[in-house]
Amino acid sequence: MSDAEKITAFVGLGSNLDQPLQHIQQAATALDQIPDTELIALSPLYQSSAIGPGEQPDYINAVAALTTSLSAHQLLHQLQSIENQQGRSRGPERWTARTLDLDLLMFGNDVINTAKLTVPHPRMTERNFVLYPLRDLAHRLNPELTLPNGQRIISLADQCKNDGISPA
Ligand code: A4P
Ligand code: MG
Repeated sequence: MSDAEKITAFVGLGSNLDQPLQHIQQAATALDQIPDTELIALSPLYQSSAIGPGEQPDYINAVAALTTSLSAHQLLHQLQSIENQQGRSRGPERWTARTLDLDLLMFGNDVINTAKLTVPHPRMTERNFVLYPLRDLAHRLNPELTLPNGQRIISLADQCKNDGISPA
């Protein structure tokens, strides 16, 4: 597949266990090693208060921009194997502390609703720890970056409150 046929995808990175900064850096390297995929840019890192049950350490969050000729489901599979390689454990409870979470935020202009994959990520428009690093990438790569429903990323981030987030 030529470069012209590659899709630009955005992946959210989060970690709040066992040296989160190192997990994020290691994951960025692993993203660049996915077959038929290149890491174009990694956003600045942010520290954010955990959304989830109980007392949890703060997260380190970032967003990566990739180009890929994989399908969205193939890319999700690769993201899950990187999570597993970095010691991710999965229990029945949602939003518990984790060494690494990789969410597929956007996949070109695609809208995907399958049992395994919802794109754009359904909670991304309400989360400053997603929108702020994504805005940083939009400023660098494409200020007109827009969700399939027409919402502009920079505008969404500008409207999103800065509760609990700071540069890492
Ligand atoms: N799945 C569906 N769509 C997607 C997608 N777009 N990207 C499915 C990735 N996965 C997707 O995910 C559960 C299932 O979601 C997967 O099997 C996949 O098929 P998971 O990573 O195993 O579980 P999870 O992350 O605990 O659940 P969930 O609901 O995806 O949580 P979120 O929304 O990812 O939230 N607080 C701060 N400050 N920073 C964070 O990064 N992250 C979370 C996780 C909670 N609180 C946080 C943060
Ligand atoms: Mg997740």
